[in-house]
Amino acid sequence: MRYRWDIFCKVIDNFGDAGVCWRLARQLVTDFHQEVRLWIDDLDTLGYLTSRLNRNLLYQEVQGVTICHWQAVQAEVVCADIVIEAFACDLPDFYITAMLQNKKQPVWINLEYLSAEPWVARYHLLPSPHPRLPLIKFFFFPGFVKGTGGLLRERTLKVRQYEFDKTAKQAFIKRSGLLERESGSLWISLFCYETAPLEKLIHVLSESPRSTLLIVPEGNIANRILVILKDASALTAKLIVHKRLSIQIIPFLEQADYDHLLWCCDINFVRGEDSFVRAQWAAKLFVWNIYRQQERAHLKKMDAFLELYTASMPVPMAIAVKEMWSCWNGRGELHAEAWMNFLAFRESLMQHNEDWINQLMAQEDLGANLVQFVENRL
Ligand code: TRH
Repeated sequence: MRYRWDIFCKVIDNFGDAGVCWRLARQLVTDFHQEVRLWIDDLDTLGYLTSRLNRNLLYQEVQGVTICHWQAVQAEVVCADIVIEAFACDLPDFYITAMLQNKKQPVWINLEYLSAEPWVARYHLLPSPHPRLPLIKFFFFPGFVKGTGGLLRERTLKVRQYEFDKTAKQAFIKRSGLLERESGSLWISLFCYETAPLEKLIHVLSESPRSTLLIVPEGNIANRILVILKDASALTAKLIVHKRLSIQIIPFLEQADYDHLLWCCDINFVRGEDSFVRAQWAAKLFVWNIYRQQERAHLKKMDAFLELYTASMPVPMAIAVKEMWSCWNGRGELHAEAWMNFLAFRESLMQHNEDWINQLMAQEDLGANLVQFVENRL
């Protein structure tokens, strides 16, 4: 059944809010043939994820999704059948009014941040009556286990990965201006927060026995690297060489192309929520830089994920993964041994990740769970 969906997204301070909402909107259109409007308050950020967006238009259609700026047409808005309030962004008043005026109450869903913490399954799909108005909101928690909303995974993912063969890989490398791959060199993508111990990572990689290419998107991390390595030999403005480490700075990629980078690399340093999930689907080694929270709450979230992810690992491998992730997230100092121990498990970690993905794919994806939930209520 084709329903009308309104997704509301407020961009906090990075790309992930827009990244998750854009990916969800595209999947609802492509996989479920739904009619989707994405209301977003920051077209600039969305414009990084898809170059087809015109950042100056308050109202446009891009890849089957109607994109409206929050300041866009408000007066005669009719609410949709389903309203997704992403990350508790608070719906604008004009829309609450439209919901109240509607004959039939829409299914109102609060899409929460992704967490592996055990309490998530207990809160998933709980109803929350509005304190003053005759409206009910449902909490929808993404997750890694049964009883949660699952993970964003579009139907074409596996096919796209299969079709990303040698020719497609070469074409991607060429169009993104990446160096030709040196035999034996390790390719690492780096996407992290400013809190990550970048200097330590650069030191460890430049002293490593393996030659490494670190691929970094333009932005504050790349700028920090240029300062850290100001005395290194910069072959071009975007290519720096320091001992065994070469660093290539590339433009921020469209969301679809970012997957291609993850699939080309041997190890992916990712952050936040959406790139964290995409690195898991990429099945390569990955290190997560979690979004820092007060009172070290982020470490609890990281440990909850590590509990699930390492549960079936041999103990030495689990220790190496936990040690590397802890050092990368400010618990302990990043040192060569942590990196070398992590790298030593590369082959078996690749196998483990295949098993991990199969475990995740055994569950319904987030889009399917959402559609299922609303169909039962409309
Ligand atoms: O940008 P983020 O740090 O966003 C974070 C998270 O959403 C987090 O949950 C939230 O609390 C915080 O913002 C406020 O990381 P994330 O989630 O990985 O989103 C990045 C998006 O950018 C993701 O969709 C991948 C995409 N991306 C590209 O499209 N091209 C690129 O070159 C890169 C590096 C990322």
